[in-house]
Amino acid sequence: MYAQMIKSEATQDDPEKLAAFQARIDAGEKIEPKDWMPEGYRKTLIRQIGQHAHSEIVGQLPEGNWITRAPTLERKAILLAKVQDEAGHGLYLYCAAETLGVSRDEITEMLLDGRMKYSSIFNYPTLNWADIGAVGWLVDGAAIMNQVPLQRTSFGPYSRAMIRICKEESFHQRQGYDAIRQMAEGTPEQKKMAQDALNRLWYPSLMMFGPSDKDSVHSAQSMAWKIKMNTNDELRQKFVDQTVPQAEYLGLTIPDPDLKWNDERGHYDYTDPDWSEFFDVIKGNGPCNVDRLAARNKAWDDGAWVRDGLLAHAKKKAARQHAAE
Ligand code: FAQ
Repeated sequence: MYAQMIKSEATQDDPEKLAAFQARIDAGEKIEPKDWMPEGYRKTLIRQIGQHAHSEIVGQLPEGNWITRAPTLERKAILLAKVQDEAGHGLYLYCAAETLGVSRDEITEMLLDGRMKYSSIFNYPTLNWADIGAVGWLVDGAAIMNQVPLQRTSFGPYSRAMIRICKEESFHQRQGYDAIRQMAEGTPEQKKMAQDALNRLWYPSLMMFGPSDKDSVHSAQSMAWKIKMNTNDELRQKFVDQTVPQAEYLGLTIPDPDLKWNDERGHYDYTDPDWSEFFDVIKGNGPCNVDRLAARNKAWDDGAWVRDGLLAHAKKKAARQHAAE
């Protein structure tokens, strides 16, 4: 329905303007906030950037849960820095969305009342320390696979935010791989925990790339506008091809008995996730959806006095300045 809405809004626009806009995109020019843009382009960006920002913020919850229980001081410092980085990523992205004429408060409220989504992956729990390594390795690994091409996305503020975010995401993936490597090379019990984390997080990580191309509602238009640079299945395949040798190096087994290298295609053949589970999770029925939204709502409510105080201070300052002029 959203796609239809976008399409009809786009056709309502002046055809000459639309053609000139598309020509700029095709020529690889960046679109900046004050430039003319079709309403559908603006709305698609708000949806994608907003969803991405919310994912960074909600994504702090499963890892933040382990900061106090990290096994060493060094691991604690690393995890703390990583989780803080995710908050920063959320802020860069909210700022990019704001340049499109939507306030951070507005899109936050849309997350809190369920009108906007965040990544499906954060509706799965982190049960033990091995999961923290697996999140860095797989979840940040999948996030980078998606985000590196987005550095070339057509909207300037989004593209520039992604350049900064990708630098930090590489460190996130490396620290996760290092943590899971230590578990995989540890005692038999630790290796078992690493394997169990991979077993539970493999398919949810594949789901991060979105539904298969035949079910993706937005891909065609988003790729024409260079809001997305690749299809969901293209990125998923790249992720599988990159991750299988990493698992082999760790001596861990990807939980997919049909996974095998296909010489003809030059890629691994793999089993798709259970798409009914994916759609169920994004509808709000994953293992942690209720907890995640409750935590965000509580943080929003608890912070109301800070927002009110800052606003009152800003208003008072403006009134004083006005009186002095
Ligand atoms: N989860 O037509 P498509 C991170 C929805 S960052 C939930 O294919 P699209 C860093 C989609 O919204 C992770 N919903 O959609 C980190 C649409 O529903 P709608 C976030 C999903 O937009 C690490 C419907 O399904 N990254 O993890 C998902 O063209 C560790 C149809 O799908 C980004 O957001 C999903 N996985 O493609 C932080 C990257 N997939 O909106 C902390 C930017 C699809 O019509 C700790 N986003 N849906 O109601 C994108 O590249 C795209 O938006 C996709 C989806 C690829 C996610």
